[in-house]
Amino acid sequence: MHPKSLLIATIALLMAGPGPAFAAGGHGHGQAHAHDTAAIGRPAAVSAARRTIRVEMHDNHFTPDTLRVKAGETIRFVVTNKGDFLHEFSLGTAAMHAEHQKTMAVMMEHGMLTPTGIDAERMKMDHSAMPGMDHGVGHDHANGVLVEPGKTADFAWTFDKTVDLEFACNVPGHYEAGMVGTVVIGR
Ligand SMILES: [Cu+2]
Repeated sequence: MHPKSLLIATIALLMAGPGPAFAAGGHGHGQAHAHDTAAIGRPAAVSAARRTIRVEMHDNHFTPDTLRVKAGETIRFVVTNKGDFLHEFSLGTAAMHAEHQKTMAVMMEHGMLTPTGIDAERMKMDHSAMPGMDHGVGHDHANGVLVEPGKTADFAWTFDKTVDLEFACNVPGHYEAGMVGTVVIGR
């Protein structure tokens, strides 16, 4: 598998956990994804972006720590990990990040993620029995990337509306340590 597609597939898996609106009831495979992230926009093809924003990951902060976009704008994010540890760049509200952190903690417990990398073999396992992990790899709705030390990854996102949006790393402990920034959505 191409390294980049692993990253995209990985983050798609990470984001597949049920959002707050779905936590109470079972939801069929594939139906909840759009709702989980629709409030903050939608994924886009990298080729559709007219502007690129570059972000560096460090242990444990982002540079820059504020990003400015416009509602309706499609941005290609190019994210480089300059640190010694695995980091994530994920777009979401504070509530979405809080939910996502639970999933990331489970992935770390199961060894799919380590402090410094992604275990590709464990990522291929059947995760259906793990809480918050009821969807498989390969969904094409990434709102972020996981980047190993020394690597660079990219993805594109279309910002639909003005919401209180953050970009964050939800690897256990990193958000609390300061790996969070603000996305200012203008008109
Ligand atoms: Cu991090």
